[in-house]
Amino acid sequence: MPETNKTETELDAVIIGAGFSGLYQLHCLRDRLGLRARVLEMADGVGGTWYWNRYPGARCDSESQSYCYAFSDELTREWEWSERYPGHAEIRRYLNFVADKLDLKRDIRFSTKVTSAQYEAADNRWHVATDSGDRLTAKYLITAVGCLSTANVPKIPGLDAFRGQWYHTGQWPHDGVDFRGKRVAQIGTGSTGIQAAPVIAETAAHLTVFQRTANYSVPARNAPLTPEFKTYIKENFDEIRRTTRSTTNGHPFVISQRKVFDVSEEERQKIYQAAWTKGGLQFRAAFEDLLVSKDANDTAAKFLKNKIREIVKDPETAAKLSDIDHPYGAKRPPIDTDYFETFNRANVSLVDVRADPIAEITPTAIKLESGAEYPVDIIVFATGFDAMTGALLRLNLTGRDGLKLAQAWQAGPRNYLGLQIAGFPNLFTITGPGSPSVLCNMPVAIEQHVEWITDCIDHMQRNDIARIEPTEEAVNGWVQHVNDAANATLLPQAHHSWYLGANVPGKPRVFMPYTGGMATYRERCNAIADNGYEGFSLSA
Ligand code: NA7
Repeated sequence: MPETNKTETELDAVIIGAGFSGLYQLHCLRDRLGLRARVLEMADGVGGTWYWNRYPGARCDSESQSYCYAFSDELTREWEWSERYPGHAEIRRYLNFVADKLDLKRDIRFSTKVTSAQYEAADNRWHVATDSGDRLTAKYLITAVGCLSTANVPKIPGLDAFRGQWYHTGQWPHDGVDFRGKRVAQIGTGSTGIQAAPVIAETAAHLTVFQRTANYSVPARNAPLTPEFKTYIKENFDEIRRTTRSTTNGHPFVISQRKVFDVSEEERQKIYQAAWTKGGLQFRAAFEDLLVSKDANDTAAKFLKNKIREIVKDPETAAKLSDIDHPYGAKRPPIDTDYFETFNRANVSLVDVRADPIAEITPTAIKLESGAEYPVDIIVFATGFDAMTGALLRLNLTGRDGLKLAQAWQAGPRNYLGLQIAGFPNLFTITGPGSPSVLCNMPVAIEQHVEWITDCIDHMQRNDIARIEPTEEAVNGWVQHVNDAANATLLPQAHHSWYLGANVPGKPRVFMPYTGGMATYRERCNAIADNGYEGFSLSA
C-alpha cells in the first residue's frame, strides 16, 4: 500500500509489548485513566519473554507467590500456582488469564512489529510505524519490551553452512525439539543453559556442553506447592506484598542483617548449608555483605565451589566446572535442578572453550582453535540476550530534532531513573537501563514503573501539561549515581557479565541495572514526583 493511503489511528498512548509490563500499563491507562491506549505486540499472543522462552527446563527463578501481579486482590484470589517456581507454560497461562479477566486483548494488536517511532514537535505526538502497514499517533509512547528479549546468536563462522538444526533458547520452536538419538551441542552456561542441560540430557544420545565462563549455581529445590502453602499464599498475600515492596530485590524474603565475619567459621558453614538445603535465590540472603565485601564473598564462593567438587565425580570435569573467575552473585546467579549431577551421566561431557575457543562451525561439527572437532546434529545456543538496550535500540526511535536513540546512546544508555531519556519527550521506558529491573523480582519492578508512569500521565492530563522530559543535568546526575552505586558493590568485577553488555561484541561496557535497591529506588521516584517532578522539565 502506498504511504499516502495508510490510515493513521489517533490514540493517547501506544504501548509496545504485551508481557507483564504492557498488559498492566494498558489496564492502568485505559481502565484507570480512561485514555485511548493500544498495545502493539510482535508475537501472536501475550507473554513477552515467556512467549519466546520455551526451551527445555524454562522456568522462572522467582518463587511463584511473588512472580505475579500484586495490584489486584481479585486476581490473587482467583489464580493458583502449582509449583514453587512457575514453568514457562504456566506463566503464559497466568498472563492469558489476566489479559482475559481484564479484557485486554481487544486493545492489543498481535503479530505487529514496530518498525520505527518518531516524535514530531509540530503536533507533540509520537508517530509509530509497523510492519503490517499500520500508522498510529499518540501523545505518549511507552516501551514495555522487556530486558531480555533480543536473542544473542554469536557470529561464529560457518553457522550458515551447518547441515544440522540449530536453535536459540529465546526463540524456541513452539512444538518443541526432539533430541532422541541426536548428538547435541549446547553453547552457554548462564541461567538458561543451566536449566536446559539436565532436561536435554534426558533424551539426547549425547550432550556436549561448551562452557566459556564457569558459573555458580544453587539447587532450586523446585516442587509442587502443598495445599497448606497455597492456603498460606491466599491468606497472607498482603504480607507477601508488603515484603516484596520493602526488600532490596523485590523477593519475598528478607536479606539477613548479619555479616559474614560476625559468626564463627562453624556457624557460617551451618548457615550456608541451611541455605543450600532450602535452595533458590535466597542463598544470597544468608549474609548482608555478600555483594559488597570480597572477603565475605570468598567464603560463599568457596562453599559453592566445594559443592561442585563434591557432586561431580570426574575430577577433571569438576575442576573445569568449579574454576569460576568472578565473585558469587556478581553475574546473575543461576539456580538449578540437577545441573552439576548431569555431568555424572555417561551421555554428557563438558568442553572448556575459554581454554580452547570455538573457531568455526563446520557443516557437521563444532571446531575449536586447537583443531579438535565435535560432530553434532543439533546446536542449542543458550547464549543470552542483547540485554536491556537491545530491544529498545531496534525500535528505531527518533526524538526531538531528529535525534536517534542509537546516537544518544552511542557510549551506552543515558537516562533519568531508567524511565525517561533527554530529547525524547513523553517516551517512558518500563524497566529501562538505569532502573533496578533485572536486579529485582521483575513483576515488582514492573508494577512500580507502571504505577509511577500512570500517575505521571494522570498529572499531565489533569494539568494540561503537553510534554515531559528529563533535563540534561538530571540525566548526568543519574548516570553518575548508577555508576557509583554499581562501584560500591562487587558486581562490576564480573567482566563477562551481560549486566555490563560484555556478552555482545562491540557493545559499550556500561553497568546497566541500578544496584541501589528497589525499596530505595521506589522512595526516590515517589519523592521526585511529590516535589513536582524534580529533574524533569514539564511544559504546557
Ligand atoms: P547469559 O547469562 O548471558 O548466559 C549466556 C551464556 O552463553 C554464558 O555462559 C556465555 O558465556 C555464553 N556465551 C555467549 N556467547 C558465547 C560464545 N560466543 N561462545 C561461547 N559461549 C558464549 O544468558 P542466559 O540466557 O543464560 O540468561 C539470561 C538471563 O535470563 C538470566 O540471567 C536470567 O535473568 C534470565 P560468558 O559468560 O559470556 O563467557
